[in-house]
Amino acid sequence: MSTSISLAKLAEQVIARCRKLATFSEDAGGTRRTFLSAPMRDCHREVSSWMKALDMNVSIDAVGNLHGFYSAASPSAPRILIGSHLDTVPNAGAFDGILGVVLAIELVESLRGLKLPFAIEVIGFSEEEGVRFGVPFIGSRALLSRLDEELLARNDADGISVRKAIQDFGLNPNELSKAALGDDVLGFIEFHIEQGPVLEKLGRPLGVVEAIVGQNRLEFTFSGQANHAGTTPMNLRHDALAAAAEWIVTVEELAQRTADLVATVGYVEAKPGATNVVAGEARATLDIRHASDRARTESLDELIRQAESIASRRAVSVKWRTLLAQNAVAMDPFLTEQIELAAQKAACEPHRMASGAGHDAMILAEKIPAAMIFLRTPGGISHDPAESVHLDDVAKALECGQHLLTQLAASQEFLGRTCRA
Ligand code: HGY
Ligand code: MN
Ligand code: MN
Repeated sequence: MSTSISLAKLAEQVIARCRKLATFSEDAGGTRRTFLSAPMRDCHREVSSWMKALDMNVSIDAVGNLHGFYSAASPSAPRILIGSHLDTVPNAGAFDGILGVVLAIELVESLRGLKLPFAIEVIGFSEEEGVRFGVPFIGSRALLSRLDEELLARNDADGISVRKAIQDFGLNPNELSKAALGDDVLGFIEFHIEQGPVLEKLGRPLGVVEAIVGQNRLEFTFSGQANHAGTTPMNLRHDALAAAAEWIVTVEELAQRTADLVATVGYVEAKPGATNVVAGEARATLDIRHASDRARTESLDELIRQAESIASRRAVSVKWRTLLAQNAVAMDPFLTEQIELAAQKAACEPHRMASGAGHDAMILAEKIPAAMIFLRTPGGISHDPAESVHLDDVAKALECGQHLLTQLAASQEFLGRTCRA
């Protein structure tokens, strides 16, 4: 395996490759690469070339997940999955998701052709953020056969359905079942930036995730009466946007007074959306998260009650639809322990922590043991072009990954696991 000097070189390559992929974007002035968008094809081409250079067998499944297969010492050996997502939010940074795919490829490169008692399948999920269709984790859910007809029929802002987007990308939605996990998968490891301030505050390069908080994503629609902004007296208005605005303030107030709850209204749309028209309709999204499922669902119920009470007081109506209801997920204790040990061998005392961000690991954990390694996020900034990583931390993550592979390759407990996919 690689020496520390070449680990630094590999780390430089990881960062350079992440920044290269960030140039594949739907927007000229920033990084936006959504589910099965045209730049995702460029991304696949570039990542595939890196995989093929390592003699990995490259394939794309029916939902656009990119797979690179690095064979084991024996053809009948089980496999582990290592990866993350290749899609981004609008005006994204270069490392959210992508780092986990590129780092996995470099980890394979660092083996220098060494074959292990398990194969390594590097996976780049096609959709995790939920930007194009409002529903996240489409890529990883396909591995659990959780893409139902309702989801496939969802339309994007241009009226294109998930099913049509798959076809337009040149894939066959009737082959989605082939994307399902086989029964030879020992586990899933995801390297990811922390996307928050914790590791930087602690001065730790690496974290190990014990659990991923649960989250709900909903869309609320307030409907009132559009009217003339100049002639409609204030006491005769049924202003949908004013109702949504009052509710948005209650969302923030509830989250501020509820320990460890985060609640966000990230998107608002008013119709007809003209300066001189009282809004007849206002759509607002809600993203609410907590480590405790009970606290999260009780808080959500309270916000629904608040929306109904504000709407009735203002004589407007409100309806809502759920885009995601995901319980908190614990990571696999054995793999988490192994990561902690591997990080210590890389002279890093990893911080055990929960993840406030959702990740593909929380989907795969329903079927196979899953675990995550966090890298420190300078300034705690993510979902923004200022997102970054430290070169030394990437080298540490690679070194930790090497120790992890060595440990798992020597672990009868791990190799003897019956795969439950
Ligand atoms: O929003 C999230 O939790 C992550 O960035 N997908
Ligand atoms: Mn993200
Ligand atoms: Mn991510």
